[in-house]
Amino acid sequence: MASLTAAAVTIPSFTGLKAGTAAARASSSSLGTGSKAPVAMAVSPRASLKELGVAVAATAASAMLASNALAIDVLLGGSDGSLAFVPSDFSVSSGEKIVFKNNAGFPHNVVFDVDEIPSGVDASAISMDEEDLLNGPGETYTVTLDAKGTYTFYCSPHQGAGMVGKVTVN
Ligand SMILES: [Cu+2]
Repeated sequence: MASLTAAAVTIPSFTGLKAGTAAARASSSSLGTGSKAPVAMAVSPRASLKELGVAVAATAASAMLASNALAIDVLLGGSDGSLAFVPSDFSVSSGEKIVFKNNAGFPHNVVFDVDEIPSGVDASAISMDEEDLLNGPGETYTVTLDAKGTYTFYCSPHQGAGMVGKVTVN
């Protein structure tokens, strides 16, 4: 009886440990942190799980940054009928794509204010022509801003109605 009890105690704790390691391996490989995981594994199952948690959190954070770095969408005209950029005040990273998309109340356009952009930036190079308009639903205008600072822009047909926006490039 004594040996049976010992076996009953030993096996669960051993398999539990193995299961933890296997789970750590599985999650590390599925998340592509393979380069960090083997180092963590060498320490101890407990420590590796802890470090893996940090690695996974870091991976998730960098994945979010990476997806943010791809593009930000700004709607031209609110779905509630408002003549506005949605969002009208936002931040992007230098070099991030800003995609202005016709949503409602068009025609719209996107013109950067010559006097309210970082010095040295050519407003005409980043703006649509004042007379150029996005007429159809879903039409887009994409711009990438490299110089850090604050830029103000407007929609020339609706500037008087308050269709203005501000973007900060970090
Ligand atoms: Cu407009």
